[in-house]
Amino acid sequence: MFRRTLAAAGLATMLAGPALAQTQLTIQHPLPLNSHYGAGATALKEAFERATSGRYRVNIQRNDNEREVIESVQIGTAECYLGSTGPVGNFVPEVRTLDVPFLFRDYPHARGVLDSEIGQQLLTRFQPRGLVGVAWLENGFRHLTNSRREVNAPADMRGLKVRTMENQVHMRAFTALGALPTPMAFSELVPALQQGTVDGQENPIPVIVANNLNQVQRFLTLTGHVYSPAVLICNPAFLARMSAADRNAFNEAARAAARANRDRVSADEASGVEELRRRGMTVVTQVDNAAFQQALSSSAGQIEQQLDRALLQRIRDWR
Ligand code: EAX
Repeated sequence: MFRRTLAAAGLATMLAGPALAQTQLTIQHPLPLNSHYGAGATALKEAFERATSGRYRVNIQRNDNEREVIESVQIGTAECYLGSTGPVGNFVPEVRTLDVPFLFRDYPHARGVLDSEIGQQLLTRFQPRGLVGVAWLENGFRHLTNSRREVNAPADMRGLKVRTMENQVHMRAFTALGALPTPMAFSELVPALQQGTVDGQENPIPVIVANNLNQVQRFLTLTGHVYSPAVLICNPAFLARMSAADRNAFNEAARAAARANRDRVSADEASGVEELRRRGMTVVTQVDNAAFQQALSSSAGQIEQQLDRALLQRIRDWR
């Protein structure tokens, strides 16, 4: 054990002098390393290991079941989660406010709100649930794909079996659009599409590209129906054991992660649609957003009455 620790510490230990025990930090996220999440996790690893001269080692692991990872972080078998807020509302209900369709106008709006006091306040809601919300990252605006037909208008969604995240706000919205929402973990998505258990799904361009969803889905419609935040969540006891200086370095590394992650989302947004066309997808780019919003309006009251309406208003008014 001692020898392995020494080898793992490598050059950093040699430079630092006597061998110190290395503290392992496992961060799990649900996509290949070559993705917007991988970019964020890698930036965090590099920044934190450098700042602590190798006293910490960050292990990046893939786990496509986001709920399971959050549970692991809660009990401490994994230190951190980097993933979407899809299932987070089941742990921290206040976060559901962010899941409302067409709440955010565009990327600057979403990023601005999450970087503001509003985002900071929401992060403080994790603590009572046995989790630390460290930083907001990004998944992206979600778009609809399916294997049946070109979806040009809400009417084309009628009867479509669509996998949603395990998120009650999203499920209500898809029901209102006339689709048949089927919630499941991301880990079950590709088999469900292959076996035809569902016809479609919705995810941001960076996810569709990184996870090759073009192999199981032919049609993409740029609905941008909801912004999907991502979040870095860590185990409270793990963070509490850190020295104040290391915790500062960790928070700094989390900010570096958010920057790298958003930069990669922007890059994927710039090239992803062309890439997916090249891979054979039929892409509907001209989408009548107002028609989708109109179709959702019947369910809006029902969705919002269970959420913090004042907060929703503050987010909508944000400039
Ligand atoms: O976080 O479950 C989902 O559709 C998520 O968007 C995906 O895993 C990336």
